[in-house]
Order: sequence, then structure tokens, then C-alpha cells
Amino acid sequence: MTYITKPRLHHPGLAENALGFTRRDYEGSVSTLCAGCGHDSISASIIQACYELALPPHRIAKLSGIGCSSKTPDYFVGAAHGFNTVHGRMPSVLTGANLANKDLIYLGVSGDGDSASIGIGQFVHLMRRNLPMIYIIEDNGVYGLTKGQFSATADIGSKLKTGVVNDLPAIDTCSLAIQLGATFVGRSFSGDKRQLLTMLKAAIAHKGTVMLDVISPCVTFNDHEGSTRSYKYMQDHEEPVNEVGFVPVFEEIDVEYDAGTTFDVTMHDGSSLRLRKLHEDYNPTDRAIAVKTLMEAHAKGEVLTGVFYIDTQKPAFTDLLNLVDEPLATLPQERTRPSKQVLEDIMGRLK
Ligand SMILES: Cc1ncc(C[n+]2csc(CCOP(=O)(O)OP(=O)(O)O)c2C)c(N)n1
Ligand code: SF4
Ligand SMILES: [Mg+2]
Repeated sequence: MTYITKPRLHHPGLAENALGFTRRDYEGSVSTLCAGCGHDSISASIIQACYELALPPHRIAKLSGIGCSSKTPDYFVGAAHGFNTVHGRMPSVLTGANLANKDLIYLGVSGDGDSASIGIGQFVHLMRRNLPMIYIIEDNGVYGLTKGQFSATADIGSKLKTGVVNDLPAIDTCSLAIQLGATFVGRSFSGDKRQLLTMLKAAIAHKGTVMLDVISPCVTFNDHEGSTRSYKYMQDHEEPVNEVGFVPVFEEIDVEYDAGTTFDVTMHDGSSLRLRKLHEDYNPTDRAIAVKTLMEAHAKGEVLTGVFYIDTQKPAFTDLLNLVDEPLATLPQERTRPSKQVLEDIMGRLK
């Protein structure tokens, strides 16, 4: 890991963010994924969001499970802390890291296989805790790394290249996350750069569990006719419920808006998330409406995108635990261990 806490020397012509970092400072190793894989577009949006919000790279922790998607943290913010865990086990490792150092920004990257099959037990318990973190599912409907078997998010009736038809219903990770208690839930598409970037920036400003399911076509195993995770299918069936706007805390809100058509949310850090309604009567604070809308759209073959649910009032897991203000990881030994004298007293009483 290259640990950079201040900007590297760079060409004076390169654009810098508020901390003096260039976009290159947020890049990682060169990707080894297939050319055109949706996962690479998601990494590009993560790089852009971290750069634009001027996040100190060493204050980011990126964790993942196993899969092509889970390889991607190597391809963004090379100077961040990273942990590539076991298949489906990112949530428990991330929870431990978060409790040890609650001052970092936690990005968990997973796949639909990693989250909705082997990791589903860890996923459901993470969602009900509201741990501050951003959980990204790079959803291609298949196990890309192991050569394209259907995953549990594949739609019923969708077809593999070999002609095999999926006869099991899909798990909708967004409905599940909303029902379980995640406090910022949305879906985007790797090909919709503007929407994805805006949602990522708003996600970084949220204090609680953000669950973003990002449809991310696998060009090698699931981008053909008959697939519901192909670029073509998404172009024809994507249906945003709202147009997402984000104004970071350091920028002035200067655009007038019509309160009847726009839903404004003040985020924990004072920035503003603005959701312009595209679906009549859609209310992103009502869990029941969110789940019903998702189910109805799915039955019509539409892929809804946008912010489905948001709650900025529910306490975060780290607030419920009554932790000391300083991160546990940086507390000095005299505050984490009883002194020799205290230990001797205890041992004396046990004699
Ligand atoms: C314990 C364990 N079981 C099975 C595997 C094999 N395996 C590796 S990746 C993977 C699925 C990955 O699918 P997904 O999470 O959707 O990622 P993608 O490659 O599609 O991005 C499986 C089953 C493994 N590595 N470890
Ligand atoms: S196999 Fe699919 S998911 Fe994996 S890198 Fe290639 S295109 Fe991406
Ligand atoms: Mg997958």
C-alpha cells in the first residue's frame, strides 16, 4: 500500500481538489477485468466521487468478498486501507474494523453471488444494524469469476448463453435491505454515470447503512439476447423513480426548486440530497410504498433506479454502543488495559 496523506508532486496543469489531490491520486492498480465489464465503470465513479468530495485517501477503508466485483477495490484509491476477505464474509470483517476505528469511511464492495448466495446470512444481519458504511453490490446476475452460472438475483425466465433458462424467482436485494432496516437504499446502472456518481456522493454523506445495488453487465457471460442484465436490456427497461441531485456541504445551494415536485433531504454532514419526483406520489421515506413499488415494477419487467428509501433519523449502530469518542484503535494502552497494580489486586482477591 502506498500511504499518502498529502498530495504527490504533479504537473501544475492537472486539476486539483480542495485538498490538492489530483484524480490520479484516487486511482488504483490497472484493472485485470474483461474490457467493457460494468464493474470498471463503477470503479471509475467511485474514483470520481472520492476526488470531487476531496476525501483524504488514507481515511477510506475498502473491503470486499470474492468475485470479479470483489477484485475491484484494488483498482481504486490505492492509498486507502484494503481488506479482501473470504467469499461472502466482508460484512463481519467490516463490522469489526468499523468498531475498532469508527473514524474511517467504509466502502464494502460485493457481487450478487457474494451477497445473495453464500453471504446472505451476513448481508441480512448487516442491514438490520445500520452500521455506517456503503455497501455496493455490483449486480450482473451471474457468478462472473466462476464462468457465468446464474446467481440468486437473476430474473426468472432469463437465459444463459447456453440456452439454460432460470426457473427460480430473483432475490431483490433492495426490497430486502429496506425491509431489514438499511437507511439509504437505491439502485443504479453502471452505464448511467451521472446518476451513479450523484448517488455515491450522497451515500458518502450519509451516516448509516447505504445499500446500492448497481446493475453491472458481465460482457463475457451475461450480455446477450434473453439476459435481463445486459446493456441493451437496461437501455430499454431502466425507469428512474427520481432524478438525484446532490449539493455537498462546501457548495452553495443556488437553484430554486418547486417543493411539490422535489423532495429535499439534509444529510448528516449538512449537505443536501435533492430527489426530483419522476414517479407520481413516490415517497422515499415510506418503506411499504418503496417495497410495493419495487414489486410492481418487477412484475412489469421494469428495472427501477434512483433512491428508493432514505431515513436520516435512525441511530447508527456505532451510536447505540456507547463507545468512547476516540476510535478504539488509537486509544493508548493505559486506557485499554488495567494497570499492573489493578491486575495484582484482582489476582490477590482470587487467592
Ligand atoms: C467458500 C467459497 N465458495 C465458492 C467459491 C467460488 N466462487 C468464487 S467467486 C464466486 C461467485 C462470484 O459471483 P459474484 O459475487 O456475483 O461476483 P462476480 O464475479 O459476478 O462479479 C464463487 C462461487 C469461493 N471462492 N469460495
Ligand atoms: S467475467 Fe464478467 S464480471 Fe468478470 S471481469 Fe469479465 S465481464 Fe466482468
Ligand atoms: Mg455477479
